[in-house]
Amino acid sequence: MTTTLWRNARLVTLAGPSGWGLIERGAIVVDGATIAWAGVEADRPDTLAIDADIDLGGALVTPGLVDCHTHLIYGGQRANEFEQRLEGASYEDIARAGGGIRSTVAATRAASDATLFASARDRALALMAEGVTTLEIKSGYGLSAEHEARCLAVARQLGRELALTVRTTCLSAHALPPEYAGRADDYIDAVCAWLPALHEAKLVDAVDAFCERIAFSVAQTRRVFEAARTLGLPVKLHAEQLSDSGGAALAAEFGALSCEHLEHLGDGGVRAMARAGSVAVLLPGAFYFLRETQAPPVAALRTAGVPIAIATDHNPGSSPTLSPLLMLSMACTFFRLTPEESLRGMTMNAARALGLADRGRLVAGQRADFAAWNIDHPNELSYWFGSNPCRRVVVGGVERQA
Ligand code: DI6
Ligand code: FE
Repeated sequence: MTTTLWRNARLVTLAGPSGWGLIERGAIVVDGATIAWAGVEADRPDTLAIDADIDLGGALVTPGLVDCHTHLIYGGQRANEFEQRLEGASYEDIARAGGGIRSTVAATRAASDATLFASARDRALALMAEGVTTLEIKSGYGLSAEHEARCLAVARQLGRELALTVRTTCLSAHALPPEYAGRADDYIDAVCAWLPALHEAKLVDAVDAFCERIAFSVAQTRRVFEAARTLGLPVKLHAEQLSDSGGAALAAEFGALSCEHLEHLGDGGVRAMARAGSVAVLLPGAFYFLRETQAPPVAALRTAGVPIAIATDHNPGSSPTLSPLLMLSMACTFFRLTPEESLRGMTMNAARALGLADRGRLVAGQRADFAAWNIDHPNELSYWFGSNPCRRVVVGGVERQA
């Protein structure tokens, strides 16, 4: 294994429970794919034999970004619905009229594997250009055993072919496919029945559902979660995005890794999440694009000690963004997170939302995933918007080529 010294850096370690953990004149020793040591360069223990030495030119270095909630794999796009919404239709109106998620399902089913892969690859590359080193990808636009498997396989292929970690989430309970119209319970039975085969094929790292009045009920979501539990798969949930449906409390009952969106989360849901240790994944891109006005209860989440993560929620209907950095900015402007909370939300807390304890901070023992930025202070990551100061990215100890 090669041991590399990454020197002449200003490290944003996020090592403690709060604060940036800034180390001036810092260095990182990487052994294989793991951080062996991080600290002030002058204090580097001479017991660590170094094979290679790389000068980071005084750059500010943070943990690699973790985008813990995306729907990256789909056919087509929905700019026409954006126009309809500008003319007054609501997201829910469009969904009820058979558009929305279901129109993307039709386009996804019609797309070849190669087309799905090529379009998702371009999107992943855009996220990676802004420092993303770990990416969650949900299914949910196939909505049949065959097409869900195809989409999850494309996600796996991205993980093999690109220099980042991909975690897959099965979101088959995303919307009711047309062939099950009026038979939501039968569709949930079908989802529960195909989950074991997807798991057997090693296509699923976690299970998600959309619990909402335009999607699936708490009782239906519970059945999906029971199927996941039987297979030993962790769960997460799209909860309280458009209304307070009680999804977060249900997810907490199943020890969910995370609940996501949460604009309409009430006090009971906050308490349940705190007890379960679930992460609150906030998605300012969807809030912005759907022109929501009710922000998630950030103050209550903070007081209850619920970890907060931020993600792009990239999808063609409610958050067609490929800029994780813009989400950091919006998390501050719309949701009043501090820049430090935003960065923790797209590093260590996002990793936790994926069940990954091995990344998200620059400390010994963590995976060597980090990004070097052309900025003076980490608060600038939430300050600039529409520009990209990312200069270099290291994934598992290896520098990613631009
Ligand atoms: N909530 C969302 O915001 C996305 N999925 C979900 O459950 C939207 C997906 C879409 O409109 O295509
Ligand atoms: Fe989503």
